Amino acid sequence: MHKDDPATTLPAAVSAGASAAKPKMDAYWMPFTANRQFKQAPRLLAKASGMHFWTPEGRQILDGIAGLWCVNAGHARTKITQAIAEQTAEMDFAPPFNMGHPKAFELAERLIEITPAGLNRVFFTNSGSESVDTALKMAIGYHRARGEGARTRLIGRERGYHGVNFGGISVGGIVGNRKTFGPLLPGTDHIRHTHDLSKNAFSRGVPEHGAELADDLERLVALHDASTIAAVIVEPVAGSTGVLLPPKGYLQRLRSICDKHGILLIFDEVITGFGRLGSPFAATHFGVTPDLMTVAKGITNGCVPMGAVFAKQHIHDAFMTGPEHLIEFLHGYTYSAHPLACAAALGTLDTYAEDGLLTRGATMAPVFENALHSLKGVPHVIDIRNIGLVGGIELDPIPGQPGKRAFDTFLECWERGVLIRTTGDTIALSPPLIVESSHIDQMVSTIADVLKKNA
Ligand code: PXG
Ligand code: PLP
Repeated sequence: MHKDDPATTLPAAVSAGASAAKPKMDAYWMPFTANRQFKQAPRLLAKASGMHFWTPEGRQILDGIAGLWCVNAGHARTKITQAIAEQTAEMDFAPPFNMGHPKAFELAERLIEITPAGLNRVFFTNSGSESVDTALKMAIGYHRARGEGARTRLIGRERGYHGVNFGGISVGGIVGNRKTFGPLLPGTDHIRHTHDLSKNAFSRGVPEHGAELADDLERLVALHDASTIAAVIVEPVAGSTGVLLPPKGYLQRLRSICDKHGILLIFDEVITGFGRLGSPFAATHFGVTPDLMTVAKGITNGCVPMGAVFAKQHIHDAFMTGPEHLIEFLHGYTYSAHPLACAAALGTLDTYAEDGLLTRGATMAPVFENALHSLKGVPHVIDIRNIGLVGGIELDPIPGQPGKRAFDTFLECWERGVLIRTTGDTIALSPPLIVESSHIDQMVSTIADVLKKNA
């Protein structure tokens, strides 16, 4: 168990009886939440440390999803919280345009020590969604700078999640996130997703079948012509749409088709970055290096919003032409490389290094895999997927009520002190990388008990 985790002692404010009264809830319009249902029966969190949250009433909740795939080192890590406190006292803000501060440069240098070779230029954002839109703009700008201005088309994948900004939902493949918002970006298209239960159900690790689905990119090249395509963006392992793993050889094949046609390959590593698969990045894990790589979440252990785009040097250098007094890439955010985020990220990298967390997932993966696959045969479980410290448990939907079986399971696990995440009828687990086998057992046995009770 992690030393910061006061397993049996409650954090002071909670044990001292912090008010458990329900706050007034009308004004806050909650993100990705059924607002009316939530406000009738709110689920509130008040404290966090190590592997756990506590509710305002002091009930302990095991965090099975690292907050929201982001608190990779566990909650309330001293190095990180201290770094943030010291930074805010020293310098709260510094303008990022035409000015700099030392920690931004230091952080970029530290980050490229752990990224795959070649990805050595770093642009800072404040979220995964902003990282995605930044990477898409870089791809189009890169081709234009090289005199291939017709390469503007952006290709995503069905069932892909790339955040919620207009670029991200345009290349994204989740119908519900797209259908409300009109025509989106023009000039996008999508390759097929790789999820195939008929061939790959209950695979351990990456599935055997489906590498040829990468050839779907050739179909789009034949349709649009390579000279119009700027980039392809995929999640190496899709998280939000239900933990979809790349078939063996799929990413390599996608890489080689992109190379053949001069198309940039973007890996969206917002979830897979910073140790989730047992390697620093999915690119490291699969031995496939993209041209651009987006991250967020684990870059600061979730403590302060931050994202980043890593670019190969030749992409960066393509912009560095023209008069030296002119801005080369007309893009940036007020809070790019925010001092608090940089301090948090440096503290996070130190913590990951000290605890060996960027590879600890590989050590724990077999324990996690065996525990998850013990759910085979439990009522309603139709597939189990795992890689590193990500797990997906797919349930058969209640006829006519998609998503309800999984959501009901989520609610009951919460009542029993375990926080899981559901998407459609898939339960996703992505615990902090400090997780121990006892925590894994608690997560899996709680899910099993709930499913059996409701069978
Ligand atoms: N790309 C990927 C691959 C993501 O997983 C984003 C972009 C957007 O990041 P921001 O920071 O803008 O949210 C994400 C975010 C879930 C879930 O339950 C996943 C995400 C966000 C919210 C919920 O699967 N991933
Ligand atoms: N809207 C207005 C009116 C602004 O002035 C700015 C930034 O100056 C923005 C939006 C963008 O905000 P941010 O840089 O935080 O993304």
